[in-house]
Amino acid sequence: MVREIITYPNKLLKQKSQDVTEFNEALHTLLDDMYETMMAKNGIGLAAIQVAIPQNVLIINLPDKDDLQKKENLIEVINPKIIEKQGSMIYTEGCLSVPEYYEDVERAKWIKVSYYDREGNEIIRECEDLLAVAFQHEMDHLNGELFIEKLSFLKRKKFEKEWKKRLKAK
Ligand code: QAP
Ligand code: CO
Repeated sequence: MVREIITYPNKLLKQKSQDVTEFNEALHTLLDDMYETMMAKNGIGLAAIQVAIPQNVLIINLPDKDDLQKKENLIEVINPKIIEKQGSMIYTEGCLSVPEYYEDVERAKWIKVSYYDREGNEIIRECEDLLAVAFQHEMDHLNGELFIEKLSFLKRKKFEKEWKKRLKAK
């Protein structure tokens, strides 16, 4: 089932998510719904809080070399933790909760993360470049943070002005 994605400035997006304690059917349904929702909206990553569920759950599905998004490349991430990070890179980010706005954000270029899959198996993984950016962007959601909070003061002011105008027009 495709769920509704909440958008800025919905206050729920500021809420900190809680760890998953049971790897049960409700979790599997949430993950399946998140995948459907992300694909329906042309996303490459989605955190549970974006569908109003404050749990430490996120999914990432990057396109591969031929630019196709394959389900076999879907990464389901429960209760993630960054163990190590290195380097820095700038990437022009977007977010399904801040539609049609894109801006450069600086993040670590390489990270080592631990998390659980849907069955509760622990996974440790090293990520770089776009995958590292996606993990960091989605993990920020679990902490109640959006990428627009990483902008410079001036860029943030410009964003708020544009967003107000857009909300009025809708
Ligand atoms: C997070 O972002 C991300 O504004 C996922 O109109 C960001 O899927 C991962 C999207 C940067 C890696 C790098 C945004 C779709 C999708 C929009 C997304 C829009 C339609 C954003
Ligand atoms: Co986002």
